[in-house]
Parts: sequence; C-alpha cells; structure tokens
Amino acid sequence: LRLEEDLRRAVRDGEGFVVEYQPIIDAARGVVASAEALIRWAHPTRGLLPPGAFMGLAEGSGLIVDLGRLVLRGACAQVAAWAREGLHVHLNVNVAAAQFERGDLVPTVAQALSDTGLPPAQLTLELSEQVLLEDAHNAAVQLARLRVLGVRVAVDDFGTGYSNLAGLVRLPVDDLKLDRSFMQDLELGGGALAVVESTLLLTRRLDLKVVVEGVETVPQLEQVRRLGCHLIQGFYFARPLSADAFLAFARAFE
Ligand code: G
Ligand code: G
Ligand code: MN
Ligand code: NA
Repeated sequence: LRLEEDLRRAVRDGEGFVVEYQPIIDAARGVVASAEALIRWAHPTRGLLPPGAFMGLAEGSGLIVDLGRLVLRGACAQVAAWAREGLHVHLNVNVAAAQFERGDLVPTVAQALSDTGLPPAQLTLELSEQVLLEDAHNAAVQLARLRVLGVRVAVDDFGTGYSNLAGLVRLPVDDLKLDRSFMQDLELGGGALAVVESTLLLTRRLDLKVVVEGVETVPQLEQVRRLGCHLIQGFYFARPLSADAFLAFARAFE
C-alpha cells in the first residue's frame, strides 16, 4: 500500500521514472535498427526498481494508463531528439493490456507523436499475444485505427501464450517478436528448432517482420542468422542502456 501511494504520487508528478533503451540490431545491414523503451522507477528510498517490481501494481491500480502515457511521450521525445543529432532509429514501446483495452490509446499515441514531432512510421507498439487474442473484436478495431494513424504493431513475447498464429494472422499486425525462451530451448535441441523454423516459414509467407529476442551467445547468433533472422535483440549486443549510453552505442556500432 505504501508502494502504491508512492507510485500514485510519482505518476501524478511525472517524476522518478527513467526510460532505458535496448538496441534492436539489424545484423544484415550492421546497424542499430530500433530502440525498445523499457521503464525503471527511481524510488526515493528503495533505489532503481525494475518493471517487475511495480508493473503489477501499476496495472492493478489503473495507474498504468497515465504511466504508459508518460513513457510513450518521453520515449518519442528522445528518439526525435536523437534524429536532430543525426541518429535515425526506430522506436518500440510496450503497451499494457489496460492501455489497449481503454478507448483512448489511439488519441494518446496521436498526441504523443504530434507533441514530439516523431513521424508515425518510426513508432512500433508492442502488444502481447494474450492481449491481442483475449478480445479479438476490440483488438481488430483498435489495430485498424492504429494502422490509419501510420504506426506499426508488434506481437511481443510470441511463443509464451498459445502461439495462436492462426488467430493472430486475422489481425493487422506488422511484426512478431519471438520470445527469448525460444533461444534457451534451441540449445536443448529437440523440437524447438522445428518450431522456430516453421514459425519463420509462416511469418515469411504472411509478410511479417520477425525480431528474435534473448540472443546472448555467439552460437545463438549464428543459429538465428542461419535461419534467416536478422533483427536481433539481446544481451549479446547490449543490455537496456541509458539514453546517453544508447547514443554512444549506436554511433560506435556502425
Ligand atoms: O526491462 P525488463 O526486462 O525488466 O522488463 C520486464 C518487463 O517489463 C518486460 O516484459 C517489458 O515488456 C515490461 N515493460 C518495460 N517497460 C514497460 C513499459 O513502459 N510499459 C509496459 N506496459 N511494459 C513495460
Ligand atoms: O517482454 P519484453 O520483450 O518487453 O521484455 C524485454 C525484456 O527482456 C527487457 O527487460 C530486457 O532486459 C530483457 N532482455 C532483453 N534481452 C535479453 C537477453 O538477451 N537475455 C535476457 N535474459 N533478457 C533479455
Ligand atoms: Mn517488449
Ligand atoms: Na518480448
């Protein structure tokens, strides 16, 4: 309860939240393609808290709606500022169920884009498979409106839910983010490779772009590149970075 009070105050004042950015690498072109915005909370006494320590609270209390708006606006402003400094990267922002289920996601996104000057085509919203399939009718309506706005939509953590590709393909989504558990399973051999291969085959036929998450080692990197995946996110390249560190990383990468 104390923590919820602190969170409510922080969200109200728009203070104490830090956004880190994890690079998504285009390994074919050898460039940083995008930055995934990942929130942290600098709690006044408990130190820097990872999302796992407060996102449940934020979702349960409904504070996630205002918090999500803060993150979205801050990250759009950051990526627009990088562009003015000559660094052109795409932006990925996570969207929680409560943000997606309320009616105001589309105007919120439109407002963040117009306030910061970030072009819509430079933004991808990440939604989990579960959120998209829970209420397929609402999802279809919201996704169509986001498409009109010109932003992209990615299915996040793909493979952790029912992996209902058949259900997902009925929805207008652009990208699929393969959950990092796939990378761990690849090393175990067995059926994991076959699952990844068939998923990739389908995504190619459906014209979905795939980002592979959780690449930590050289063998994993080689494996996914052999499979034809070039958009890669993982500790092998970089952990989530402060805005300054991200800029330095992206400049040094090329
Ligand atoms: O950075 P880390 O691995 O601790 O993130 C853990 C989880 O928190 C991830 O699933 C990530 O999607 C989620 N997360 C991080 N930032 C945000 C955010 O701004 N909004 C939402 N909805 N989820 C986030
Ligand atoms: O659920 P989502 O994909 O939004 O979660 C992103 C989270 O995954 C970030 O918090 C990030 O720290 C974490 N992450 C990114 N790359 C790796 C990786 O290579 N290994 C592990 N263990 N976690 C990662
Ligand atoms: Mn994500
Ligand atoms: Na993910």
